Amino acid sequence: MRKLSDNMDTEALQKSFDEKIEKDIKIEPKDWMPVEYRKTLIRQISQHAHSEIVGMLPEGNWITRAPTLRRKCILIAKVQDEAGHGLYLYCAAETLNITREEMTEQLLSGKAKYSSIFNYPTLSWADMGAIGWLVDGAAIINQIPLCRTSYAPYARGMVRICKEESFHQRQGFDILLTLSRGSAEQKAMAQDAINRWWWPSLMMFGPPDNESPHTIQNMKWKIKRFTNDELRQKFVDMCAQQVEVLGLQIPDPDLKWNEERGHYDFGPINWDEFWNVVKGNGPCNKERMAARIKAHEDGEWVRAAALEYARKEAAGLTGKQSEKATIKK
Ligand code: BYC
Repeated sequence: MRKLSDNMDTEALQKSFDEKIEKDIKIEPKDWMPVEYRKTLIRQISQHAHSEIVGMLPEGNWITRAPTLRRKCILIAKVQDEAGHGLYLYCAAETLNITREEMTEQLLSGKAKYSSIFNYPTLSWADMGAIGWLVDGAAIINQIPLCRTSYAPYARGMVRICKEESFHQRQGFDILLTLSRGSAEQKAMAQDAINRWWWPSLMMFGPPDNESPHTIQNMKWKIKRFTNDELRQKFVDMCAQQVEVLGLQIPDPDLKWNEERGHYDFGPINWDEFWNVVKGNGPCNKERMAARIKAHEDGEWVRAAALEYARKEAAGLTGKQSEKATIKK
């Protein structure tokens, strides 16, 4: 009897959830949601958070070697922004009933994925330009629709993240523009960076739609608003025009405007390379994980000190309490 009424409750809850999705009403943390919806959101949001945190490494590599003080300040601010994005996203994922510790453990044990793009090396200063223009550009195209994703805390977090990403993209474009107007050597350096980052940036959007296991369901749940291939095409169309301002080239002989489709055609993507990187065999996977594990271990004393401070504060042993009492008097 009890089981029957439980089933009926679930049916009613599912119906109400489906209606909210249909009417574009956002799902809040305390609302009922299907187990699989919760699971896929935890996977996507935590993967997104890990990508922001691991994404600090390739750029952090150039902070000490930025060519001017101004460029150094901008790069430091950008890398700090990525840390902030990671934190908003971890908080959004925590509302789905997973702890920060569990997510960290999943990243460090290799169970959780992070974006393939951050497993490529940053070989020259021009790579800071290419990352800003292409990687942050791809991130914006992917993330603007996420401001309308169906899960409210993720959507709210994405609004601020997208504003900051727009600045990141502009600064990357500015680096490339400066180099492209510089000496022949600087221009060649900018072109070389675009050559290396172009194809991996296209892979950021995920596998082609016909090989993407999550797209159909995630579109139904309105977690995703566009498919991987639709967003990839938007990105190609945007870059094909912007590269002309730079006076540089996209390394794809098949890139061509297609009047009939109203889009640029582009050449085949090396999906074997993509899966190889996702599976842990990219040029920098091991280096990136080693850096995250070391940072986590080195941070042990900070976590221990923060916990001890919180314990003392709760017990009224930190002086903060007496400070408050003095102010009151
Ligand atoms: N790399 O069915 P699919 C940034 C996985 S941070 C690695 O299409 P979905 C920035 C996928 O997780 C940028 N793995 O999945 C930071 C799935 O895994 P499972 C990060 C990938 O979720 C610092 C499997 O492949 N952005 O911009 O429908 C500095 C099948 O894929 C990738 C986000 O995370 C990849 N590229 O769609 C500068 C955005 N692609 O099931 C910049 C949020 C796919 O085997 N995420 N996989 O575990 C999304 O929008 C979607 O999750 C994706 C994939 C479009 C990425």
